[in-house]
Amino acid sequence: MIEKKKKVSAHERVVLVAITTPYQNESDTTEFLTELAFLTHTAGGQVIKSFTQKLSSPHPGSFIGKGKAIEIASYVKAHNISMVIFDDELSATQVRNLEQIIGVRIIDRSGLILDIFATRARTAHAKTQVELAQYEYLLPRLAGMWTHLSRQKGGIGLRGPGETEIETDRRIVREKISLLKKKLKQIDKQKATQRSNRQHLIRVALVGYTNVGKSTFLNYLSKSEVLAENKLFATLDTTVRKVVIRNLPFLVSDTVGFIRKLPHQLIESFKSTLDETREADLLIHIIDISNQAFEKQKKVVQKTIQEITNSPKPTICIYNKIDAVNALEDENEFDYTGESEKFNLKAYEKQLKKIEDCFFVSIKEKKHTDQLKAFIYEKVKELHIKRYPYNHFLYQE
Ligand SMILES: Nc1nc2c(ncn2[C@@H]2O[C@H](COP(=O)(O)OP(=O)(O)OP(=O)(O)O)[C@@H](O)[C@H]2O)c(=O)[nH]1
Ligand SMILES: [Mg+2]
Repeated sequence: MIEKKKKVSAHERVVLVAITTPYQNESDTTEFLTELAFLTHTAGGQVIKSFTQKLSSPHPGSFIGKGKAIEIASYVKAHNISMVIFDDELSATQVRNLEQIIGVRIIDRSGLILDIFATRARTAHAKTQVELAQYEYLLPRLAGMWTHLSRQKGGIGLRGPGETEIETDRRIVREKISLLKKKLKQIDKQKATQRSNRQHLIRVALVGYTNVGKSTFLNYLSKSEVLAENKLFATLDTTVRKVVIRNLPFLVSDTVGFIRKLPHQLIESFKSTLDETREADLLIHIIDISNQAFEKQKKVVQKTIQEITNSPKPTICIYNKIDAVNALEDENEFDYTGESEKFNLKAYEKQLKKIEDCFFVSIKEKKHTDQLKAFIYEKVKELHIKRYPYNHFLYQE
C-alpha cells in the first residue's frame, strides 16, 4: 500500500548533487547548492558533501553520467551516507536507476520542499494543500516506488508487484486527489466569505522570497507574535493582522515565501493561500539584500506575482538586513582593489530610488524603519482616500 513517510530524518547524513548546463552556469549552481543545503538543514538533514557535474543536458536514464553516479556510490558507502538529494526534478526512471547504482534513498528538490511543507503545515487549510501537492507529485512516480519498496523488503529475485497493483494504487491516489480538491474548495469558500465580511479597510500584502523577514516585519508593524525563524518556509498560511499607524487602520497579510524551482504542484495547490496577495491594494515586497542571490530572488518573486495577479499593483520594495551586509560607509567611496568585497550600498540605494519606491532597512535592528513606516502611512492614506472618499474620520489628524 502507499506509504507516506517523512522523507528526511533528523541528523540524516546527506550528499547533494547538482549539474551545470548551458542554461545554468557554475555560479548559479553554487547558489542553488547553498539553497539546497539550507533546505536540507531545515528538513533536519546534515550535508556532508556536494557533487556537481557539467553536462550539455541531463541524462534521461540517470540524470547524471553513469561514471559520476558510481563515484557518488563509493563515496556514499565510505562515509555512511543515507540519502542523496538532487537539485532538479527527477523522473521515476531516473530515481529507480540512481537508487540501483548508489544504493541509498534518492530524492529531488521538489520532494524535499514537499517534505518541509508537510512537517510545517499546521492548519487544516495548509495540511490539505500540502497533501494534495504530495499526491500530485506521487502519481507519476508510483511505478518507480513499487520497485523500490519490493527491493526494500529484501525481495531480490522476487518479481515486483504486477501492473494491476500499480493501477489499483493509481486509482486510489486519483480518488484521494479529487477528494482533497473538493475539501479545498469548501475551505476556499469559507475564506472568501471571511474576506468579504471584513470592514472597509485598505489591504496590504507582504510578499517575498522565503526567509527575507516578512513575518519579522509583520510583528514589528502589529507588535504581534507571528512565528519568525531562520528556517525556510517558517510561514505556510496567510496571517492577516489589523495594523494602525497613527490613526489609520489597515490590514496587513503575511504569507508563504517563494523559492526558485518550486514544485509546480505546490504552486497549484497553494493558489488560494495567495488570495490575499491577489486581492491586495498595495504590495510590500521584502528582499534580503544580505543574500548574494537577492536580485535573482527578487525577479522570481516579481514573476510569481505577475502570474497570480491580473494587473500591476502599487508596490513598495524593502531591502532588509542591511545590518548583515558588508558595506562601504560612504557612497563616494569605491573598493578599487575588490579585495574586501564590500558592497556600495548607499550608491546602490540612490540608483534604485530613481526607479522604484524603496527603503533600505534592518527590521531586526529597527534601522530606518521610522521613515519606512511614515511612507507606508502616506501610501495607505492615499489609497484609502481614493477608495473610501466618504470615510473621513479615519484619517483626520
Ligand atoms: N540580520 C538580520 N536578520 C533578520 C532581519 N530581519 C529578519 N531577520 C531574520 O531572518 C530570519 C527569517 O525571518 P522571517 O521573518 O521568519 O522571514 P520570512 O520571510 O517570514 O520567512 P518564511 O516565512 O520562512 O518564508 C529570522 O532569523 C529573522 O530573525 C534583519 O533586519 N537583519
Ligand atoms: Mg514567515
